[in-house]
Amino acid sequence: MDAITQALGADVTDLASFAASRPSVPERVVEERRRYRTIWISDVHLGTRGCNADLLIDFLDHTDSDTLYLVGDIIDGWRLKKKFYWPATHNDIIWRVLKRAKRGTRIVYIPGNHDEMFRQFTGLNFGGVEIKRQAVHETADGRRLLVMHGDEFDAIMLSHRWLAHLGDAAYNLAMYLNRVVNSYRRWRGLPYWSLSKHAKHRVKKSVEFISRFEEIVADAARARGVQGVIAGHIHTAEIREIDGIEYYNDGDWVEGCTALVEHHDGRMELLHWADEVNARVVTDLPAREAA
Ligand SMILES: [Mn+2]
Repeated sequence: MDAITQALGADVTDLASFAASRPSVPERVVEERRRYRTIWISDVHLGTRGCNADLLIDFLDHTDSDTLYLVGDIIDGWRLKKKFYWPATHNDIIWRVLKRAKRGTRIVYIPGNHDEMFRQFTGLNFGGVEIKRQAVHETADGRRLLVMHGDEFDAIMLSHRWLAHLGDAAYNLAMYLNRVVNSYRRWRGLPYWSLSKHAKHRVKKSVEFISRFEEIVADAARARGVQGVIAGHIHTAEIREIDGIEYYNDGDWVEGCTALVEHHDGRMELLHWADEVNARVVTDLPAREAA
């Protein structure tokens, strides 16, 4: 908590005055914000270099909703404790969230494992932000969806846990190393040795990890007697059905930069914000002459 208080330069109990301050990146005035009934985001990891703060700021400036769920790992307390990293843009995100609360958006914050220090405040309300351990969201058409971060199942997932962190970057690095190693081996007249085969095996394990997680989370929803579940934690955005249970994962703002939204009719959609921004840039640019 100290790190966060220090970062905000304010007393956390006085968030109203923080919301009244000015962000370093001014709020963009967009003609009309896209309005949704509900927005879910998670795994923002504020306080780390991995966080794509600029894209998230852009997302927050272009959208609005009646309810916003923050589904955990919003602030990375683990990293902040090790190394203090808090650029102004990270404050800007908190500022925007509090501003939304002030404007009347209902905000529900479900802390994850990286921001578990906020779990001690479960049941409290900070500047219009309700802190909860889990929630049941009712969609416009009456479906009930359990909302949870998802680290609740880490103990069951333990055997696969480390695999969750194997991402594309690691895979690409492995592919690169594979080329380097084998050009050396070729030069020395040694037979081909497949690092990629090894790496691919791990990627397969990673896929197994994800589907195992999805199944366990869906089971939890079934046990609660609800129609579906919304989680974060594994940084893998998804909408799918698992044995009659709707499974949703809102992804992350480290790699995927995704948000889950509910339209006013209850329809759910995953927004890939980098794609949205790229499409916008292409439309905004004047047509180039063919070379
Ligand atoms: Mn997590």
